[in-house]
Amino acid sequence: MNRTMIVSNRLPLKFSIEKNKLEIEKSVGGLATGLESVHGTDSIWIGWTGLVKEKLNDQLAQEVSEKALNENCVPINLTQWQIKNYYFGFSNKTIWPLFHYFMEFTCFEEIEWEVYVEVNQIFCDVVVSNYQEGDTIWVHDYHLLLLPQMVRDQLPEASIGFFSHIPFPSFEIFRTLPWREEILKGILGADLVGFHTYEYERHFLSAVSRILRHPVHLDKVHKDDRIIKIGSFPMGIDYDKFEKTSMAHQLEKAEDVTDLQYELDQHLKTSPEVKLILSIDRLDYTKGIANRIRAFEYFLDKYPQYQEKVRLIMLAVPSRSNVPQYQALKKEVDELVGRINGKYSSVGWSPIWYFYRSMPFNNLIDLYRSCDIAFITPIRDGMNLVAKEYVATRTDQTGVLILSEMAGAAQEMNEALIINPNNFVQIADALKTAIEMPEDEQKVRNAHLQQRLRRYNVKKWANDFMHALNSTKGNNRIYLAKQLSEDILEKMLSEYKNAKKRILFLDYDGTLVNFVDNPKDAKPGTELVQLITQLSSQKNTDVIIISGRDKESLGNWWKETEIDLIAEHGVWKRNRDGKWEKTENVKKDWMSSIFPILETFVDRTPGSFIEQKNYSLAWHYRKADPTLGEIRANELEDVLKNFTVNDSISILKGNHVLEIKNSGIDKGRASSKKLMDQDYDFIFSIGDDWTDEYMFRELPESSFSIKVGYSKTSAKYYVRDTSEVFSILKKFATL
Ligand code: ADQ
Repeated sequence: MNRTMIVSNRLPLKFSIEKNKLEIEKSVGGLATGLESVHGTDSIWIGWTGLVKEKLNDQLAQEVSEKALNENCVPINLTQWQIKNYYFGFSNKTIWPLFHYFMEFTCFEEIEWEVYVEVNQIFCDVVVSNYQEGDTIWVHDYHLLLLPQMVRDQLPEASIGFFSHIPFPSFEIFRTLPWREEILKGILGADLVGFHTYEYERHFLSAVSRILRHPVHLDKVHKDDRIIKIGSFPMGIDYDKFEKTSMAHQLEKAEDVTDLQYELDQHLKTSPEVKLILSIDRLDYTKGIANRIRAFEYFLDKYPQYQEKVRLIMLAVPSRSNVPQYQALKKEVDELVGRINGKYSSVGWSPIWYFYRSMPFNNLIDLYRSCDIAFITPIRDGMNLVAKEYVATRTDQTGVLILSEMAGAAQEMNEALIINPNNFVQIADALKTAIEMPEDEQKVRNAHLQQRLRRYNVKKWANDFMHALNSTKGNNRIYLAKQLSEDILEKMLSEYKNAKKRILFLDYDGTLVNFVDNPKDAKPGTELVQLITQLSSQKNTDVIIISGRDKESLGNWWKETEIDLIAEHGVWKRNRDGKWEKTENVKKDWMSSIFPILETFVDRTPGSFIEQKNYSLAWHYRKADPTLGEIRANELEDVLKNFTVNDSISILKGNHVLEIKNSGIDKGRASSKKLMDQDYDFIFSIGDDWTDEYMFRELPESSFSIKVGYSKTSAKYYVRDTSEVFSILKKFATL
């Protein structure tokens, strides 16, 4: 049976040990509820228990496993050291601040990184040992960024999704991370990568393209032979649960209400004119709590008529209190609340009620229901579910939401009063607008918001993600020629051995040697020269290096080797005797008018340069910014089209290069001409580039054509890289 395997830092269960007795309770968090629809009897959830390994004896550990299994969960127990470095360290002192643009709080500690890798590997081992063929694996959040690729390495065919609950920062921020390549590669092990908003998706794609230099096509990344889909899936809430609980509270008899609701009702009775403003968050610097208090102070100063007419109820839930910045924030908030209450309080009124604790779900609903305004002003927030929960509980459709534009939720909640959390003037005015907003307007705004939240709830979010992940199955491989399998290789070697006359067409850059930044540095190594010499000294074997390169470079590098060379796509030919011969009647008068155009593109595209050959010009942009490079290449192609209409020149778009050359001259024509010299019964061609496609198409059906790398091709087979090319040629050489 196909199951779903959910993997997150924490299990949706709360474990505690009281007097050597294990207590277990189900979590009611958004993620746990959202995944209820995918976490059924035929699925498992893998995560940390929240317990420290040192506190577990064998019997307790066994009990943890059994109790977790009853809930379809597989527990991971971590040591104190691992939690310190992986959770409080790398996850919460590196990734969390960096991804929320808090550079000043970001630590780069080698040891924390090492333990992060170690713990991701522990998760991987548990995933792999529980995996059954056909399972779908869904990995969550920033604690497990390396896990998708770790699992992919061991289970290449598994269907893996990854969802990030936090923002993905812009490239300029992300690039500061010393382990940026590893992190991107880790995430790209997934078939589908999801974010809350398109902005985060865009930043991720930009980092992939700039740092890993993988081709990005709209929302897809091409990595080797795989296609990875990137998408945005804004997480919703369990709307029904909030709406129903809120309605139930409304119908409660006075004697049944919670103590908190009783206090709130008393307050509303005695001071009906006082508007209640609510803020709820984990105590986290990203949530903008200190700034919010200062903005509230600014409001009370700017609009003193509202003193004694408003009250800010602040609920801050303790969080990550082991991390120094959180301790400092706690102190700062305590001081701010104290100072402002001291400054404005009167006998019957204090401006802020501050709670620093977690509250049961029912109290949360009481607060949402009783407060006129929700005041949610994070500096950065992946989504922010509190804003959505507030709106869902407003069953009479009154209430005003003030929301920071820096929360992912702001993208979908246009009807809220959207503010910049650093703009105190704007915040003060938004508070005034909220206080004075007529009820009719509140209802119109909330009606729209509720309609959307009801529809795009957390179950829809989870189902949409799973649906998108399922539809990547079968579509996540690049359209390819066949991989050169062992069988085909055997067949090829046997035909090679038995042939009377063989010919090998070998492209140079990207096939015999890897790409280098400067084309002039691509000289062949001794091993390669020896191999080619060995091949060409075999009886009845013609080895031809066929390249777009100029004849000088090729001629110099292969001066001592008795092989044929074809340079500049076929304009020049050098036979074994070492003499160059011009085989095409080509013009070069067009070059003087094209060269200055290319120069303007070099000026405007840092990192690009011109390579001048005898009969062609190449504009290389391998080292340019990838996005700018592509834009400029398209622009240049357009500009040059004006010239190609009347002139007999054409443009070849290669691997990060545009080459302008005489029309009708290409490797296809050059290789076909060569075949006329003799009767070959073994024809082999290999290349990595667009320009080699001419050759693959022109050579006879019986030939072996091989593409190096994963992109669309007319070749029959493909191999991964230059090292595979080398190993095939070596096999030929020993026959
Ligand atoms: P958080 O940073 O934790 O989540 P948020 O989205 O607001 O932020 O979720 C908080 C949740 O905790 C809400 O469901 C809320 O009801 C609950 N909660 C708050 N105070 C509580 C209290 N006192 N007692 C009990 N429960 C309380 C991260 C990202 C967010 C992203 C979510 C989901 O930082 O940006 O929205 O994941 O992807």
